[in-house]
Amino acid sequence: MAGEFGNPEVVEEEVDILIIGGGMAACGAAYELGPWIKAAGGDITVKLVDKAALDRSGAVAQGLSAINTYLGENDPADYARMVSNDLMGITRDDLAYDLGRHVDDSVHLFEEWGLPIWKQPGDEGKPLVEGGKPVRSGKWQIMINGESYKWIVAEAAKKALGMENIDERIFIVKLVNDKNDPTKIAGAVGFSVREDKVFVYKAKAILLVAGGCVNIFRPRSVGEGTGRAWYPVWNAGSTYAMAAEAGAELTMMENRFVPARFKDGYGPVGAWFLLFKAKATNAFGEVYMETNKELLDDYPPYGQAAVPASCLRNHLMMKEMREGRGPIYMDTPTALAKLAETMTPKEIKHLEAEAWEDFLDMCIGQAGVWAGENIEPEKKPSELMPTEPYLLGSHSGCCGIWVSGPEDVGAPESWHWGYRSMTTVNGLFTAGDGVGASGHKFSSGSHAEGRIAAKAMVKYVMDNKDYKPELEDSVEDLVKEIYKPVMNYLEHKDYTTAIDVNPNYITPKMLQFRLQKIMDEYCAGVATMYQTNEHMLKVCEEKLEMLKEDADKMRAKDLHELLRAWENYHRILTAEAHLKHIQFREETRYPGFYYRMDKNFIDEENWKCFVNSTYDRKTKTWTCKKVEHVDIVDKTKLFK
Ligand code: SFD
Ligand code: AMP
Repeated sequence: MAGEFGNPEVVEEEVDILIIGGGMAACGAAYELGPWIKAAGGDITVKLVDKAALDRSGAVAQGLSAINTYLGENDPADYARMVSNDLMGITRDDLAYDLGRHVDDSVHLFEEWGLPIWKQPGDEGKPLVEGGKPVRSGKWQIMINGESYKWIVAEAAKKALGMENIDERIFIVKLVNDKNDPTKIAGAVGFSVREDKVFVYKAKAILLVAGGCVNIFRPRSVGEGTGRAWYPVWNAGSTYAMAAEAGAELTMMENRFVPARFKDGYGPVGAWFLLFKAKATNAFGEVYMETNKELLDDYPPYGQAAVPASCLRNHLMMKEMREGRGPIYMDTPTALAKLAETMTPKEIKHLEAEAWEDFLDMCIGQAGVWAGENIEPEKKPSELMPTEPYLLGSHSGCCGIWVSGPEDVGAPESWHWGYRSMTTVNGLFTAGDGVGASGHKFSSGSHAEGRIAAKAMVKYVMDNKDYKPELEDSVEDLVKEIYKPVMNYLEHKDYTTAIDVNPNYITPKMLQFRLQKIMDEYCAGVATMYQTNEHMLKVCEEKLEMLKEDADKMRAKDLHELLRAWENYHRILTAEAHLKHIQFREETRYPGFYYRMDKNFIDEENWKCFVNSTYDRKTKTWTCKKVEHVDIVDKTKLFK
């Protein structure tokens, strides 16, 4: 009977616009669509599908203590300059500039919806739009009381779209191209993680905003710490993998982000460095950003910027670790003592509370580490550690999908093709972590990008009113494909008495361990202190091929494992893209994020370019190419 494990009920639905994901970008789109649909005559249907529940899904689930992109008095061109500098010169100024000029509006909405934003003394209670001055931790960042940040943003999205147009707890497995025109998107398929149901959506336009990719590298926390990671573990590379399979061009997939974080709890460092003015030291109290300063001269021009790029800051830290002068510490006592010099005891108590709140708002686990290890930050410094690598396009990284940019900022013609935020597949749009070659959008910027994409999608749908999407694959074949791990299990489960030991299938958990081990040991993970070379990458490639063979035999003993199995498929394809790009780029563009030891230098002459790739799902092969980079915003201002 349909609806039983192994025999799912099939639900088919057709809408004009499908949003895949329920995070910041999706919520931005959900909010923005309404007015544009109304302006277009009101006859456009929308569905939003999230693998989790909107209130707490995505990277902002735990809340945040800062909004990292709020321009305020700053110039969008300066913002584009900062983004470029932090990502070693290879970003799309058109995308960054466009975001810079739009992002503040999203922050104003957050405040209107109830998000408490810290204000400077005298301006308490005065909204930003009325000139209230925020407490800035850095030039671009503002402090918030943000434990319920996602809840607030989700509420507005739900109200705007209506719960009847939102399907929660449905994991989208793949996109489907159009039967008559494979350059067009026609739909997407997924399954419920709670009931035996497969969902088949047809749509004219799709916004693919399923976040970045976590857990392709062996994390530092294993065993009892398994599942602890910095970025959200439920960002499983779905955005990159599904876009690639649909034929969309990816960009800068060699890029990764290795955040320096408070050790074991992954607590954020931004507020400590920028707001509390703390310094990081080696075990001997030496400030490595000063003692290792000369290393920056190896990487002109970026090393000479007033604020060295995130990867270069890591690079200076890693020298200390490699040469045995670890652990690395955040010197919290000195920073707090310095700030306290001019404070009353009451103000000092408030300051200490803020230090705890920075973690409690966005990374409770780190507060747990402090409590569990008897760390009083005003008395004892805390260890810092570079984490395992993460793939993302919205934080301090820039991997993602190649999208059409704005037309009015002087970008090359080839950087825009009609609809803002559309990928190279017609009708497929993305935002947030999905957009490559930009970065530093963070929560507010991802929301703003979702809104930008929403407007363009309405235009696309109106321009393609007569388009009737037809799926390239039959519904029967799609259902079979989605439930394959379940069938692997049902067919072979009685062969052995121990459910996890079976020569005919592999559990998703075991497969994930294998993927992480391969990437960690050969593709510049923590095991080799982020180092690799051409030969190690070749081994990685071979091992991934074998892993893919075994991935076909993944089992799903229940719906939860089916979710895990499909997350793994997405992770493997994303990992493969990362590997192919690192192989292709014959230089070390991001020292401190990864080192190709056989090409351990930046080669501005040959590699100051984007690397874009496409995946052919029929032949299962990748093709990488160089794409010319152009500066639209003058970068000389960055250097002293
Ligand atoms: O401290 C599927 N971020 C920070 N941003 C800030 O503005 N300030 C900060 O303080 C930030 N910091 C920070 C941040 C994130 C995290 C995890 C920590 C600290 C610990 C970054 C932002 O959060 C981030 O840039 C945005 O959230 C990105 O937005 P978006 O929309 O691209 O991704 P998402 O929010 O993760 O949402 C993804 C959604 O997709 C769903 N999903 N749905 C259906 N089918 C599938 N196959 C799916 N796969 C995923 C998810 O459920 C989710 O809804 S700090 O470090 O600097
Ligand atoms: P993080 O907590 O590391 O994610 O950082 C939050 C914000 O602060 C991001 O915009 C970072 O780029 C920025 N940031 C963190 N550390 C530094 C630093 N040492 N110098 C300049 N900017 C930083």
